[in-house]
Amino acid sequence: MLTIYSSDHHLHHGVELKDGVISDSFEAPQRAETVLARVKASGLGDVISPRSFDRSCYAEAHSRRYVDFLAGAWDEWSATGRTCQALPLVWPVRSMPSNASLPEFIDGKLGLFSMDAGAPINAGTWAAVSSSANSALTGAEVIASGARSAFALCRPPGHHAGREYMGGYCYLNNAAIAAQHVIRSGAKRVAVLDVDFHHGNGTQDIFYDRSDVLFVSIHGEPSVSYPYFSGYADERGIGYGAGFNLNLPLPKGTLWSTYDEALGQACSAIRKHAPDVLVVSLGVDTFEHDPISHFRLRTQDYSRIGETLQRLNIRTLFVMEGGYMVDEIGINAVNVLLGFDGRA
Ligand code: SS9
Ligand code: ZN
Repeated sequence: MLTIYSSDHHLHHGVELKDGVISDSFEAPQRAETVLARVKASGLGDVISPRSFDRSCYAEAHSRRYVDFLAGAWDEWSATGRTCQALPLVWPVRSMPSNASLPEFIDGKLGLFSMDAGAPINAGTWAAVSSSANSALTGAEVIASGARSAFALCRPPGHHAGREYMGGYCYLNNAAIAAQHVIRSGAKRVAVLDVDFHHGNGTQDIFYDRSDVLFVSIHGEPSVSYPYFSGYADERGIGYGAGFNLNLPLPKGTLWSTYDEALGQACSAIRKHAPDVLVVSLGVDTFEHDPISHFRLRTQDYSRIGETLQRLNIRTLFVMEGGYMVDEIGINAVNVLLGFDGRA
């Protein structure tokens, strides 16, 4: 299978506020490097660069004012004389009277357009983020032109980014942008399956009222796992989208047997939807040694995920999301792809 990758991701390396101190983010450039190295070593297939796309392609899944904010945020921030990374520190929570108004000053905009302080912005962030989305869009075109599968090796990840907010290392929702591009190219129905440890709150947000895009997510129970405020089983979609959102939360410590059952349920829902294309938000932070997550999947389990998805017999675009045990994410992510290709 073809891999789409841009080295522009190196332009973004964020900081992270963790346990009261600011340090290097877990979401580091080395993540994409180890996955790329493994793609090459395994002989998965050719690696190509993404082509460029107009900003309006991102605004298919996000609001235009949010995309414009992301593109200009660093300039607005640095114009205030600050050279450190930009982080939001105030948010428009539920009962604030003007919680939807657009502030003029950058510090206010950062709060309006974010869900947490987990998506820092520096000078290279937009270049990295837009190239990451371009990889997903190029992958969507590869699939739309008839390929059985493709792998968009995106970094930064995207699944926490909603229609109008960033957070959790995510800025543009690469998987949602790709899914929407497939619909624009003429597909009637698409399914997005999110296997990252964390609930894909952003993708859910973007497609929550839509019946053409089914969203299915298997993730850590939100009562004890990030992002805490989304991902419960009773979130089923709204309006036309009612019944087209399926959350399968699982307890901390989940092993393969329980995971496999949930994956079976996810596959049944996807079969019933009968999509023209499947987009997989491929996070491998479900790994037993992941430093920030709480499932206990082992290296060999990832091939099984790939084999199971292959049996759906649907053209499939894999989009890289999380996974923070840097030494192992290459092996685990590529195991899914090799399993899919029947080469595990
Ligand atoms: C909890 C911080 C959670 C966000 C994790 C985002 C994962 C993206 N101390 N950090 S896949
Ligand atoms: Zn994650």
